[in-house]
Amino acid sequence: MGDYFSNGEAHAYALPNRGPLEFTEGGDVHPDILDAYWRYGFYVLEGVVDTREVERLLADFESAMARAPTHEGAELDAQGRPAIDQEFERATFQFARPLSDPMGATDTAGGRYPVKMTEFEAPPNAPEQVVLQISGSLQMMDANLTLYGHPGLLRVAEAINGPDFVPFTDAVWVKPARYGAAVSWHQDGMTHWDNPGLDAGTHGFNFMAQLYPTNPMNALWIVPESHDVGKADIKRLIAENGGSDLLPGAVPLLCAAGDVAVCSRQMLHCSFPNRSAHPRVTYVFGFHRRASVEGVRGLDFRAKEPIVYDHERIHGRSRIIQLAIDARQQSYPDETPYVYQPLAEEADSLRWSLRTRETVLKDYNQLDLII
Ligand SMILES: O=C(O)CCC(=O)C(=O)O
Repeated sequence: MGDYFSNGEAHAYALPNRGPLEFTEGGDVHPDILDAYWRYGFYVLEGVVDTREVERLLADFESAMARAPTHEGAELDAQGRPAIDQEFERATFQFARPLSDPMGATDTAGGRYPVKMTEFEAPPNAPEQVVLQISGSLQMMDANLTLYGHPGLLRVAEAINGPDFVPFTDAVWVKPARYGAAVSWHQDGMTHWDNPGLDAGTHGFNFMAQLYPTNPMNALWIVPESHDVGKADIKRLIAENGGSDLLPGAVPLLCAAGDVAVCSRQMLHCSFPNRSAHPRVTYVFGFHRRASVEGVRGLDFRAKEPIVYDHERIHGRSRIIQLAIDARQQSYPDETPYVYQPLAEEADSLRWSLRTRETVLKDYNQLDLII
C-alpha cells in the first residue's frame, strides 16, 4: 500500500475525466467531456496549449518574475527598477514564507480557508519569502492575455455557462520547487450557497493551464464530486480525519505542461506546501453564468464597497474577452477566432493595440466579478 500521495495519484489516473479537447461534427464540445466534467467537477483537457504557446507563456512569466517586487509590499525589483506591479492599481504579487500556509485559519476572503495546513520548516538557504500568487496577470503577460482568448477554451466556457457567459477573475499561482506555500482547503464560491436554486454550476468554473508538468506533491488537490453537495464543513471534515489535512478521497490534479484543467469553483480543493524538486505555475482564469452574476451583490474594488453587478459593470469586464480574442488572432492568425456573442458587435472597437492596452486592459481587474 502506498502513501497518501501515491494513492491519490493512482486514484486520479483511474478517473475517466481526462483527454484531448474534442468536438462533435456539429462543432459542439464532445458530450463525453461535459458529462465527465459535470459528474466529477473537473476535467483535464490534455495538450490544449501547444509547445510553441507554452514557450511564449514561459518567456513572459520569466520576464514578469524578473520584474517582480523583491518582497511583499516592495516597490522595486531585484535590479532596483520600479517593480512591474507599480504600473497598475491592483496588480499584486502575494508572497509567503517558504512551505507555510499564509491563508489557513485567517479571515482572508471572508474566512473561506478555515483550517491551517501542516507547515514545514524551510530548507537551509531558503529565501525569506516566495511568490505565491500574481493577480491582474493578463496586463503583465501578453501570452497570458492570448491564452485567455483561446478559441477552444472559450467554446468550453460557452458549453458550460451558455453563450452569454461572463468573466470572473484570473491569477497565476506560483509554487516554487522545495519552497512553494500551501493554499488551505476551501471552495471558491462565496455568494449562492444558500440560494435555493443552487446547482452544480452556480458558481462557475476556472480553467487551470499548466506551464510545467504537475506531480502529487506540487499539484492542486481536489475531492471529486464535491462540487454538487453544497457547502462543505471543512473544520468537521478535518476533525473527523483525526485532525489531519490529508483528506480521504482527494486526488491531485495531474497534468503535463500545456494541459488545461476545467475545475468547478464549488470543488473542495487545496494545495500542500511544495516539497518536491519541481515548480508549478498555473494560469487560473474563470467564467460564470450571467444569471449567477447579473443583479447579484458583489464587491467594487476601487471603492472597496459592496455593489450590485449590473449590465454595465458586466459589460465593462467582458470587454477583456473580446480584446483577448483579437490579441490571440494577431498572434495566431491561422486559428479561427471564437465569436463571443455579447461583444461581437463591438469587435471593431476592441482591437488589440497599444491604445487599447492603455484604455481597456490597464486596471481591467478592478472590474472583476467575484461571487
Ligand atoms: O493552485 C493553487 O495551489 C491554488 C488555486 C486555488 O485555490 C484557486 O484558484 O482557487
